[in-house]
Amino acid sequence: MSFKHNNIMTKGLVLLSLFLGGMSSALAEYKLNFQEPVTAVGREIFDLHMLVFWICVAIGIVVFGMMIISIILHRKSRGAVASDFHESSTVEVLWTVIPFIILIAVAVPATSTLLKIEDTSNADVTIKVTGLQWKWKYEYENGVSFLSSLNSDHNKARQRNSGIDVTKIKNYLLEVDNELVIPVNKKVRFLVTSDDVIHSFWVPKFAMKKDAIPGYVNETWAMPEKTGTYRGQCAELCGKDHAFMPIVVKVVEQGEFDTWLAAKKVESDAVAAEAASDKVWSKDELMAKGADVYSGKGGVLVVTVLKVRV
Ligand SMILES: [Cu+2]
Repeated sequence: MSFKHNNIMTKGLVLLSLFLGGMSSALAEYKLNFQEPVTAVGREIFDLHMLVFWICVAIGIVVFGMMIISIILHRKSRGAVASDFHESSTVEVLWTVIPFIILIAVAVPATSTLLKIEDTSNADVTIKVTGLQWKWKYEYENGVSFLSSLNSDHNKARQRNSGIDVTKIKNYLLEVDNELVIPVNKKVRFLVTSDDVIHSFWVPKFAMKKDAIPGYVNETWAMPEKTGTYRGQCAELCGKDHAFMPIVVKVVEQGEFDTWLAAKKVESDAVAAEAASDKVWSKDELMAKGADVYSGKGGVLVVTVLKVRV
């Protein structure tokens, strides 16, 4: 081998090692799979996915293995002559029975999981979720109701020519002004609907996704087993700002949930009482309220008819 060749090979090896080195550090950050579920049903779905995946890998190895071996060992240049046979009962039975067994092996656990996904009975908490262009509305059983929109800083950053480096923003486009709060280890039923077009309520770590369809109320549920903040997005193309209506769910201990809900109720009642009163609003007060709504701070939603001083 000449010196020139050696030189090229060395350069190639250096480049390859740099590439692989870069890949391994990049791979440490990225995971090629679903997000790790935090619900029992989510784990079942994940396990089913892995089961089917490995079955596919095994089938792939057998089929492509046989193909490659046949191509190499039985090639024409080696003088191979194709066998000439018609009808083989053994082969026909095998290629019918084996896929049938595989299908049953997948269908049995899949059906059992599917039934669990659809079983919304005996819920501890029920929350109505309404999709709107382009935000979410959450309503609790005690009357607490609020809107959840994209965080205003993220909203500002996403604007064209904002000059903000979005790669430096944590959880970019996955942050809201008012999070949905639910208790840990409790079965939470979601009644999902829409006020305008079709949206989809999706929280990957709960393995939960349900279409929000105007005029229909769909049901789904989740029982997260770990406290924490979980993020999702609208999963149905619903108009120009479809990408800007994230979902953030805070899972907290029951005590913390009760305190939060009670505080939210007081806040909600105060706003409702203010709206129902005969108070006459000045322009400045209305401007201040409007600014809150515009910036996304108007958390508690009450449909109001305010009296305006002319
Ligand atoms: Cu949507």
